[in-house]
Amino acid sequence: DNILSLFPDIDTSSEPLAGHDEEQIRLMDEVCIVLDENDVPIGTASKKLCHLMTNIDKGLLHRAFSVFLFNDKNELLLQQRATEKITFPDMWTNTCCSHPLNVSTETGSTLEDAVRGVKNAARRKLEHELGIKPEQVPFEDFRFLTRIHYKAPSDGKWGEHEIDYILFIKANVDLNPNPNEVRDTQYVSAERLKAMFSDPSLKFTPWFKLICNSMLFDWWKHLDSGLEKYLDEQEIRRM
Ligand code: DMA
Ligand code: MN
Repeated sequence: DNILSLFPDIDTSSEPLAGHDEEQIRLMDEVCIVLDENDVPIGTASKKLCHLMTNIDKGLLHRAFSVFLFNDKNELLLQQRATEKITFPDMWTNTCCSHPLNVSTETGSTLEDAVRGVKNAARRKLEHELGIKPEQVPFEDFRFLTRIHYKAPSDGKWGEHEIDYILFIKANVDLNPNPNEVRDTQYVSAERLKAMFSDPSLKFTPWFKLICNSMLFDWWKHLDSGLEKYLDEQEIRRM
């Protein structure tokens, strides 16, 4: 974690991981890209440090991506996060979310390079979480829409503070979900998703709700024609 020089009083104790799933604890060692408010990379820090609310409250911000995958009927693939997840367990959310890591294929300072990086990371995580073979989600088929800067607490100790790259892809895929990551999956129409929001037994992630309550249904309507005007937005949306 080279971030200690920028954030000297950061919380680096391992205590908050106690009692969590071993594989999910191991994944907390992944190295995320730390950003300033304009999405300029300023360092790196572990996934664990990036998701502790004590550090987020000091301004620690990292890069992320959210994939929305649609089938040929224009239904959106949702996932329910596994109970083992340390942040936002058991919640329903968009197809796949994660972080580009500090490796050459996933980093980038210009917007163009950063978009390339998150598309590479998306193909890696679609396979890890949902068992989708990278051949079924070709790099060129991903479309970058915009970036969303948001902050959301999970359970008090843990939370998110990200600049989140929104990626769409239309692909018919074979699923083989990883039970340590994904509890359930479901394809939904826009109407079905809206109906799910009024079922009090279903919980949704905060970033998915933010995207649903702002742009998602507009984007979705234009999936097959007119999406161009929404692509490659330069401005970061602050939510
Ligand atoms: C983090 O997702 C990314 C966003 C946009 C919230 P996550 O908690 O599912 O990350 P990971 O799958 O790497 O645990
Ligand atoms: Mn995150």
